[in-house]
Amino acid sequence: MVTHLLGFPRMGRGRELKAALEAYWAGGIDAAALGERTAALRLSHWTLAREAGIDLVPVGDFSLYDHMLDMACLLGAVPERFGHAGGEASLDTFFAMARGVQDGTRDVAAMEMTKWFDTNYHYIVPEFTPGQRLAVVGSKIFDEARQAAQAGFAAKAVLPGPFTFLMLGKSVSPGFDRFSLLPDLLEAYRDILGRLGALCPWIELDEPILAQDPPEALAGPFKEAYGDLARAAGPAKVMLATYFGGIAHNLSWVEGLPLGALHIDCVRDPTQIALVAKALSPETALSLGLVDGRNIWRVDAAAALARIELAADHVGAKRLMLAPSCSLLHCPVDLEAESALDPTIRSWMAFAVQKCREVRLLADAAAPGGPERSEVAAALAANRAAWESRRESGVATDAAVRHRVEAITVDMFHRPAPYKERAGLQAAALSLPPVPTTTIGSFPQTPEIRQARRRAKTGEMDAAAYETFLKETIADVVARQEALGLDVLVHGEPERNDMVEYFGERLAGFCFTKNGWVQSYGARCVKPPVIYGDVSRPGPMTVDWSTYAASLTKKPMKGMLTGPATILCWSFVRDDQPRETTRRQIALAMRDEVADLERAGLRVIQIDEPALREGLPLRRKDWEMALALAVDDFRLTAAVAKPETQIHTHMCYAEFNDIVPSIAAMDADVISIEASRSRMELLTAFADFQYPNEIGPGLYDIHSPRVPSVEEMEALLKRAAEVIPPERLWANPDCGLKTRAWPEVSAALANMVEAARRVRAVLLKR
Ligand code: THG
Ligand code: ZN
Repeated sequence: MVTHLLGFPRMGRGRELKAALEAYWAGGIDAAALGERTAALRLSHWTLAREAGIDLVPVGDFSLYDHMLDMACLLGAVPERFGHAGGEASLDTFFAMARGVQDGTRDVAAMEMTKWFDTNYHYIVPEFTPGQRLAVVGSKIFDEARQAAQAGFAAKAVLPGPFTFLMLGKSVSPGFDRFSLLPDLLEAYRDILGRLGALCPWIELDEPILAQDPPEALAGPFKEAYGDLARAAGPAKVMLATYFGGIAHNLSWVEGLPLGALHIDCVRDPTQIALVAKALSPETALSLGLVDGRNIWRVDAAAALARIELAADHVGAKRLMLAPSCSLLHCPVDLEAESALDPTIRSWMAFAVQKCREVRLLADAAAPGGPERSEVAAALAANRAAWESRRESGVATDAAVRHRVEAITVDMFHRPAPYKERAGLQAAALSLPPVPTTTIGSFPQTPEIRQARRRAKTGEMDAAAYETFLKETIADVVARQEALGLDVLVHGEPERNDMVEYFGERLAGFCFTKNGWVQSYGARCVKPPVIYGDVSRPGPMTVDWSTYAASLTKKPMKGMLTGPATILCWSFVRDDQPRETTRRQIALAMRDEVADLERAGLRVIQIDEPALREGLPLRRKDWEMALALAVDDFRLTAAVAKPETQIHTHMCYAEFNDIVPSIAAMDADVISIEASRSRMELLTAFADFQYPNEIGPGLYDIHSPRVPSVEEMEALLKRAAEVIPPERLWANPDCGLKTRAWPEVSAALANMVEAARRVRAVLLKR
């Protein structure tokens, strides 16, 4: 059984890619040095995979920013505003598309960025326009395929498939049907496949949209296109890859296609194996994704081998291939680095390198005579022992938590008064101006803050000195906000690394890696906590910092919490109980924190749920139930607050248009929401639904160092005021400011406050 990967983590064991990118952006290294460093990184990843027993290594999964952006550049889909003259986009044009540009001469907004299916990874959204010419102009994937071949690797080139690429992109001109570009796009893909076919034995086209509900009308074009594509690859075989869900509901799309292989995600949907097997044409191999590419637990080898056997009954063992369920992009690199984890819990885990070995083990164990080989038998025994240890260990269970979940009552989901009544009480308590200004919560994580945190961790700085440092930082942040004239202040979160990590560290049932980085976007990474057991809150988590900050100002101070859906979504979650059960436990823990903050005198509390949307199932038919449960958990967290306490929430980086009713059902008093990259399009959805509570549309994109002008934000606010009643409008950036530096933050917020003042003046005159 041939083993392969759909992708490997790009950053490197020591986040070498991040270092190289940041050095390049800062002018510290040139393009040639960046090229050398990244070539070395690719080589090391292929080597790691091959040494772990992977037969076909992926090429093209590596990117300097994002694989969808790579695809856009390969096809010359560079939006006009970047002033690209045609031909291959330069490195700097590539980064301009990802990050925007602002220098003395140019001020160009970055392309939109949004979440990749239900992951915490962001891709750059391709932009499509009428008459756009799509043809092969890039060379990256061909160069990388040559690099792999020269280094002696059997490689599989990996690309987003044409239908997923179009589907996930957006039409920039209103009313334009981007699928009218399909004929040109397919011709370009055939060209790509022809060229790649001469360079590698396999080419993988990813069509994860098959796990969703793609438009029925595309099924015919899809079949026709893939028939042609398979032929265009010449001597190379074409693998169609699906993941993040089953495709049994779309079997007609793939039935009988002349493919080299079809890959399916058997972790998310093991029940599809027999159905998909029956739909394959006899020459097509079935690639089983049996090792979870989205989580850090060891594979259950016995269960996986039973699935291999089932698949072999249908198509014969010779026609099977094995891989992780999806790209390992969503996993940390190597468990070997994690010396500080509890050894028992660690023995239950596998990271990317270990997952490659698991794929190999399954292939070996499924081969004739495999289990009799002593090293295979020993590895299977170790796998079994780890699972027995996990099933029998008591560390995951907390009886008190389980009782508390069972004792939840209906009234715990309802605020004591409806929004209209609460709004009056809050207005009296907070006395804010019209269109109040605020920020999302975090302020710049300066090098000084990072260094102090590091030194506090290693013990170089003692606890008292660290506390003094944090208090001084908070005092500075509060003073700066007062000087800027913001209305609702925040403490700036200097004590937090990542919001989810911060809460995880203070909750029981979580553990932490030292180096378990996963790419979030570009050079930015997160280190997701691991939830291994029942969740509870041993004590207050944020009250001291928030009350200290509140004591420094007469203005309202917002307490800052993360909601249960987001904590769940951005953690590696235990797979031995339903995710909903884990989320409910988190909601109860966060509810206690809301109560404690209120008791300590905070009158505004924000509970961020940026991940509410991205955590939804891939298929719409499953949304209603999933949303209702997630919204319930937000309400369970918030509803403990008194009517006069103002509950805020914040969401970002996803399409929210289709879930506005659920956002309303959360019943937060105020929501701040990302809207600047999509140029306020989102607000129409809120207006159409007649969203009943207050909204702060994000007025500028914090992912770019660009400082928006007063006029620009004033225009956005005015547009917002046309669709949202001005008395329910807030002004804020579209996300937290931790990734930015003070000069641009101060400049942007000063402009934002001025924009709000101007709009306010107009409103008051009316
Ligand atoms: N936390 C987690 N996931 C997230 C976000 C988050 N997903 C969506 C969104 N926010 C992504 N945004 C960011 C913004 C900044 C960083 C990461 C994700 C970031 N990371 C640091 C870096 O890569 O240098 C490292 C973080 C650290 O020092 O702990 O700046 O907020 N979970
Ligand atoms: Zn945000």
